[in-house]
Amino acid sequence: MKLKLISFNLCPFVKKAEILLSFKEIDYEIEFIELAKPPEWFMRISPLKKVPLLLVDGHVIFESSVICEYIDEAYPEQLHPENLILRAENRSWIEFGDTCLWDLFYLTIKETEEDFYEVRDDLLMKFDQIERTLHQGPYFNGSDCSLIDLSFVPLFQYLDCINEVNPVIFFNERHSKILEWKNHLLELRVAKAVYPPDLKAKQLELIGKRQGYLSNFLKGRNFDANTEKKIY
Ligand SMILES: N[C@@H](CCC(=O)N[C@@H](CS)C(=O)NCC(=O)O)C(=O)O
Repeated sequence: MKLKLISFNLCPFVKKAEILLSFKEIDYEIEFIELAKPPEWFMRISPLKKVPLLLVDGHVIFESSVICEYIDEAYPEQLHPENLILRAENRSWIEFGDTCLWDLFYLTIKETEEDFYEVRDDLLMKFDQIERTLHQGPYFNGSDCSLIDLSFVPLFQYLDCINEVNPVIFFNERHSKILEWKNHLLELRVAKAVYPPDLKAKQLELIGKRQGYLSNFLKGRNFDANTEKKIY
């Protein structure tokens, strides 16, 4: 089977698929596109005009979670829990994690302090809910690494990146179980493999270019003001 991942280099949703492909040591091609100027062929084949896409022998799979489910089912060892209800719960929390990723994105584009803190507080309440679902680590389901763990790596990487800028968006004491889970995941070989050392600087540069409230804390860098706001 020939796999090709269509990517934008700073997209955390693409990273969900990349991490899984890398974890399962699956051969695949990757093609990067510029979301600010998407090529015509991409606009033709991408139903939602978004990355990631996974091309499988000419079939187009879209939506990062669906792509991950496909990869998990098609290539052993399967990473979702066997138990049906547990598996469904894991899927639910993966969806929930995606909404947190969107909150992180909104944090980077909100223009006023008030709007920024409204999203930040909403995100913290979502973290309260995740905190309550975590029991014994080091992984979400306990001792084994599951699809949900790999799906949360991009969220945690982006969280750490944004949290480096003031104001703080994560409180270690309030979310101590998430902290342990996050730190464990970000130390995984596969997490390090898909995040080149210069990626964080590029993410911060993009956040600076968005000219939101958060950009004020990144002043002093040489940013171009004309970046699209809707993309990662
Ligand atoms: N729900 C989608 C979200 C993907 C998404 O929003 N990708 C962004 C880049 S990170 C994108 O392609 N944006 C282009 C646009 O909105 O025009 C998924 O999980 O795959």
